[in-house]
Amino acid sequence: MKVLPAAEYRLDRDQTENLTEQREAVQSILSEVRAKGDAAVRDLTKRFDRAELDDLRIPDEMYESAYAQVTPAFVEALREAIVNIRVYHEAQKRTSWMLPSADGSLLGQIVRPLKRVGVYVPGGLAPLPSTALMNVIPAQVAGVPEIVVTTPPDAEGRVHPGILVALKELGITEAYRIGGAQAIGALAYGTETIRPVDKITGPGNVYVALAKQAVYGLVAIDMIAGPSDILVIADETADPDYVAADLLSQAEHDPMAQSICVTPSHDLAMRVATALVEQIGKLPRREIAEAAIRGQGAILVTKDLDEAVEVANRIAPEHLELMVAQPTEWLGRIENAGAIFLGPYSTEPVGDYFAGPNHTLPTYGTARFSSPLSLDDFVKKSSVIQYGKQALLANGEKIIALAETEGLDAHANAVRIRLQKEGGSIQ
Ligand code: HSO
Ligand code: ZN
Repeated sequence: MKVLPAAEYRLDRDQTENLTEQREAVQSILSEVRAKGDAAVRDLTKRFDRAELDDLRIPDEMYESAYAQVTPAFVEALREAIVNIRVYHEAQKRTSWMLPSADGSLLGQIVRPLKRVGVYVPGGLAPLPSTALMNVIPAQVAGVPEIVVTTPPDAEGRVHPGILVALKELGITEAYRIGGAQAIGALAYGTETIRPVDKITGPGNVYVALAKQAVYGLVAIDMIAGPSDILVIADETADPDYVAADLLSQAEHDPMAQSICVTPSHDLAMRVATALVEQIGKLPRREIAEAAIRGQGAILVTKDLDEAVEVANRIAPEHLELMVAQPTEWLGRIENAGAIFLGPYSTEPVGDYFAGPNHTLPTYGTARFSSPLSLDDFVKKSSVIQYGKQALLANGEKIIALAETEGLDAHANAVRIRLQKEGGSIQ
């Protein structure tokens, strides 16, 4: 892993990757699904997943047999994670509010859950039951009445048992074994068996991401997730084995993942580099992790912790670990980060799986302007305005002046007509 002075690190966020071919493929898949519904989804599932499905819905028997294929420890841990995630997201609840005012007007905001949400859960080489939890639970806590899940099948039409158990434990009753851009098309346009949704959330490969981008507007989407990243700020008190392990936990996700350590200690930098070499060789997903570390990995040496924090704020990582002597003292200085992990025991997987906060986080520097997936993603708001006669008579002329300056006479008139009729009789 390269070790270099932080000043020499060039932040490269120019992702002008040429995706023309993939974009075209996605467009044609979406048009097919839109035109031919279920038949297109079946054809495409046969073409891309090699599965011949009669029933797009995941059959009930599949859930039952899934429990036999996972360990009791998994089920127990999953149940506890569900509780933790639920408790955390309960705290994000927003209430509707009303502001009455002395002149009798009433202004407010009503918060309502979305009606129908589609959650995409990745399968294939990287099946992520935890992603089902992180998307479904906030939707449930928000009160979304209809939550539908799609996840790709293997060539035999089976779904990963960990995902099936997660869906069962979450109480999901509508789930389809379809994936890729065809799943996004089915959720957005609807087919004979799948009714269209209002919003699609959940990560996926490049085809899924491009399909979500393409249907955005017709439906809402959560975010376009880039490759995952972690940045560890460590001082000389940090354990290099812990730092290396955490960098690798992110690197094993994706060859494009970004793992960066920033430290004022040159000695620690060298020891992290050594620990990394030791640990990486033992990983089953070594090739992926190696590609990520070689490609985007770096250990940046700064003159002090202040500079380390500046670098972190500039990079705006998805996950930021503070492995320093007094982590809470630095917390207030962190401006841009999806999730902040404090101290040597708050390793990223604690947040990925279990503690409660959402693991769907802004990637690729987008923590500068966006937030983790939350309850806000599953509700919408309506404004409420009630002016009584007194309030309108008191403010009507001002509204007329604003409307006339915009040259919108009918607007002015809608107010004036009321002032004329009611002008004499306040109360
Ligand atoms: N680290 C990923 C989430 C995840 N990790 C799921 C394991 N499973 C988000 O960046
Ligand atoms: Zn992870």
